[in-house]
Amino acid sequence: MKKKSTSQSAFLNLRVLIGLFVVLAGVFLALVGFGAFSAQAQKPTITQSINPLLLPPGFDCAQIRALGIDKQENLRSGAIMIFCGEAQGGTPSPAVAFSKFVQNLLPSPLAFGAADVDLINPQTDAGTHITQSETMAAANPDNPDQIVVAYNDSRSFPNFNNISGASVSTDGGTTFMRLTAATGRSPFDNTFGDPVVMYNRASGMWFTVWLDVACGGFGLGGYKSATPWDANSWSHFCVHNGSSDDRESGAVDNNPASPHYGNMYVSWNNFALGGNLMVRSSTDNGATWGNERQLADANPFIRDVQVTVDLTTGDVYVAGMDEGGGGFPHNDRNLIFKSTDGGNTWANTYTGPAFPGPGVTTCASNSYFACMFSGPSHWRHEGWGQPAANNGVVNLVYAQDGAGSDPGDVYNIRSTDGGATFGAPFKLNSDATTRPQWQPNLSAAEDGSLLAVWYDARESTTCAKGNPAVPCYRMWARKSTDNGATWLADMEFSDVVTPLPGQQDPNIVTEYVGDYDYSYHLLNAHLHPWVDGRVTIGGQSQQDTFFDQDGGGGGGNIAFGARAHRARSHNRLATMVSGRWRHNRRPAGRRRRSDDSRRWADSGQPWIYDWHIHLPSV
Ligand SMILES: [Ca+2]
Ligand SMILES: [Ca+2]
Ligand SMILES: [Ca+2]
Repeated sequence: MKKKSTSQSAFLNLRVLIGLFVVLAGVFLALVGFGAFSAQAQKPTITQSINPLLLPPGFDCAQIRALGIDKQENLRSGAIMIFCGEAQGGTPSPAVAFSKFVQNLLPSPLAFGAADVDLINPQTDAGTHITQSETMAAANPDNPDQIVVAYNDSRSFPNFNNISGASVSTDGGTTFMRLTAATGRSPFDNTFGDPVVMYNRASGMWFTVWLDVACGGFGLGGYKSATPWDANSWSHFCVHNGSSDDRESGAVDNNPASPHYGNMYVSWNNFALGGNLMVRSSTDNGATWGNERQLADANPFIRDVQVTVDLTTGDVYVAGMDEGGGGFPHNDRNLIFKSTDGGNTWANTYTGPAFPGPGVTTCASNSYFACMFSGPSHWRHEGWGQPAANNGVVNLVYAQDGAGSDPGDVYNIRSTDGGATFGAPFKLNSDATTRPQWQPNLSAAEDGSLLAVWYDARESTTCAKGNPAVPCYRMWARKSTDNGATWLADMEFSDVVTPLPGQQDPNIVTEYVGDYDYSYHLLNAHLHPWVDGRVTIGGQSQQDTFFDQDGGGGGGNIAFGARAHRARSHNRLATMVSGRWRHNRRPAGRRRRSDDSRRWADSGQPWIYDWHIHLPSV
């Protein structure tokens, strides 16, 4: 672990302290919880009052590692690290040559999905509290017009303890509105992000879950509503009264044929217990929560990755990750925990082999995490993905280190025996570059299809944090129509290659760009949010949450695809969009023929096309 000298820490403490006083002048809320912290001062101890929800008087910065704060992902732990001089907060990136992003850089043929939708609508942000990232989607299968995406949103922080937000669509995902209550903030006061959103079909109620200071000091709670588009309709509830919870996930059983229809599940890491992996459930459609179970203790530390419910059987799966002590390089292991009785009992059904975690460097501001970019280090990521389950088949996507200098590739593993054993990892990205792919997510739809989506920098050669003139990554995707047995070719999902968004918020760890995206399904459609940097504020690329879907609503966009190949040649994929053929990758050394865009000019035989048609779901 990185050690800072006392003098260095004191200097940084003073510097950040002054900054916090300026920002937090007059904001002194009641001290709640945080009882684990006490002054045991050997090293500098904070005696001035800062926002007590962030850092109570007497907090001893020397206890950060003993309390596991360096391992936590939530934004309060990040703010504590910043305050104690153990992490750097966000800052506008150095001035860049171009202040305007060229919107039409490297446009996509819309291979998957339709037009991208910016969830930050209306866009009213300015200054530095402009971060929206880390997403989860939910939808109403009985009214497919209704989709909610929850995410972290720093617009009101730290003046108010509210770093949580959501956007709601009532037109099937064509447009979204960011929720703003009469307070001018999101409806989720006193919560610290880590988004979970669920639609409970049995009760017709929408639930968000966040790290919640009103549930034991720093527990799990949130807000629920039957009319989520009404920002003033959300009412508060608690899932777990805790003092040091982190990195929760949630899932709901929306299958009326399931023996556990309506059950809801929330998993998390409880750092008051050292980081134990825990789960609670509700058997009354979210009215009350209990049945607390421990899935893994803190040694080794198992990160809560995500929880999911089998769409057919109602079995519940929690994916965890052993991060091998963190840092870079480090090894990861995937773990699966399962309940077949609605959350009453659980078993660790699978612990996978160690593999090298993704990344390119240790994050400069917190040596526990690996970062996907260097110069400066940016985008902390340990390989976390998402499980999906349908009819006893379990798929899990994740990222691992690539060959040589390649910072990451994305993989799927598949189990056909309910998560007991998994087959060989399947690499989802087929590019031949050494560019990073990372932070994948996976949705399972009712027709047995899967859609994996991930961050992918194969179309760029370099990335520059916050610089709107340097295109960096696009969301790429890969679809399976047979529950993960086989996969179509990987293709573009988002519409442009976005710059690498910076982190301008001084209260958020500078390498933070969101830790996950939890995608979901709507009948046969796949709903996928992500963080994108194409929208500039103050001439900087910054973090906005975006949304697109495949196979569902919005109409149009029938993709007429063909696998084009020649004997002994690598397969290429072409798609027809709006009556025009587009190859997704131009074969090296070949030019587009002027008379027929379906074919690439070369001296050999013509390409052969095997037709397939993607129809929108009805
Ligand atoms: Ca790669
Ligand atoms: Ca798109
Ligand atoms: Ca933003």
